[in-house]
Amino acid sequence: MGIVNVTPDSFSDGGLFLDPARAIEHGKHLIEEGAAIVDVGGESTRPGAEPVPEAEELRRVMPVVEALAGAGAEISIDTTKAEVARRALEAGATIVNDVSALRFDPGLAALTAEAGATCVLMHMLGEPRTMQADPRYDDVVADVKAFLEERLAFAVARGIPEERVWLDPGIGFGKTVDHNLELIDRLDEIVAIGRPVVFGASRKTFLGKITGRQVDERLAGTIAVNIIAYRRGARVFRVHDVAETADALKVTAATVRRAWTTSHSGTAG
Ligand code: HH2
Repeated sequence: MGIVNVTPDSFSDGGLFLDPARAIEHGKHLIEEGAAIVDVGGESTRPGAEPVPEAEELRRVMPVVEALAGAGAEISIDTTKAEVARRALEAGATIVNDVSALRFDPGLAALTAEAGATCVLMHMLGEPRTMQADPRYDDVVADVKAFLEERLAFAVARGIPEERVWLDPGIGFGKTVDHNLELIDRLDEIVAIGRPVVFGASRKTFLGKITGRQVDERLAGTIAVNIIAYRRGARVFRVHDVAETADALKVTAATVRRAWTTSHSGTAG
């Protein structure tokens, strides 16, 4: 899943793709690099970000969704707003990526159900404006898992078939460095819920805190955690750098497949 942020203020690429023509060009480039999904967003969710009015969000994302739908990848709309999702789905998007996990807009669940869209439910502690203010958990993995199970049940109760729900632990959304690392190391416990797990750690702050690297220098750190997430069972990887991550994951997958074949073939391989 390649990221196209049509925003002036996203933490890593804010302002780069606010011009629709540049956003469309970037989306096509990510598809050429191997993205199966392009995630288009018009509202930054970085810590402290202010909400964007619906009309402005529509103005940002719609030309991009319209141009990229049918260009070789599925389009995911990264929004918490039902009206933005509705317009994007009409224009050819097939996935609703909601970082609020259907908590912010009461109309989003019914809309997603009716459209037959896939829905990404992500864990976040509270809301972007306040989520990084001293986040605390009893047990971060157990708490995130319980939240996602509850949100999955909510989605199903609103008519979204379980088969159309993907789950995301929300790396960086109300989490300390330690919380993020524990979630990555124990990601198999989230995978055990039984739905595909989306993993979004690309260039995030905790990688900078560990490596001392600026946001545009975090590719190696991003690849490291994506490989671990793959080994723990995640299967959708939301990243800015598609070509490099895809290569790393292809090699990881081939290694895992080989190990499986060897251990099931009855020979020493
Ligand atoms: N992270 C961001 C935005 N949307 N969606 C999912 N499912 N998972 C994530 O981890 C996730 C997400 C934040 O990253 P980015 O889009 O690069 O920045 P910003 O929110 O500042 O636009």
